[in-house]
Amino acid sequence: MSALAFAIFFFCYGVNALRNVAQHKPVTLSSYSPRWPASNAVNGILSDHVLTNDEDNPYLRIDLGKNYMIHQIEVFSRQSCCGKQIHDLEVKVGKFLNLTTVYGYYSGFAKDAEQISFWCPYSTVGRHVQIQIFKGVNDVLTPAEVIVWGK
Ligand SMILES: [Ca+2]
Repeated sequence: MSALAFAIFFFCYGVNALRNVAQHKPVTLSSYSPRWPASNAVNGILSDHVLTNDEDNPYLRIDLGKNYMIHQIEVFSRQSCCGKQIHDLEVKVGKFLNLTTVYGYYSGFAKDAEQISFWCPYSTVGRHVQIQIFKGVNDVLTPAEVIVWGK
């Protein structure tokens, strides 16, 4: 590869490449179930999931470790059953845990193995990402995976 080709490659795919900045980052749930740990949301495996207790407005938070330019957030429902446990989601992004802005809503019930995407405005920068069920009572939050595309 020539120096010019390398420079073009690096510019296009190195500096500017989006990647999943959430993978293997710390995850906090509003409540915990030992069999389905919070880390399952960011382990790259779609056949597992996390599980909260039955509660009102359960949430999942990811600490990305530093601020990233965030482009897109994807939430995957459980693959083989119970996809409808993912419903009525609100997505927040913020530089600080207590200063989050709502960037998207998903209304209704997901299907099994559904991929729900939220696109952030171009200038969205944040370290903390939260998804929360905003409607209903006695819900469990069970995403199979949450992917945050950023750089
Ligand atoms: Ca997973």
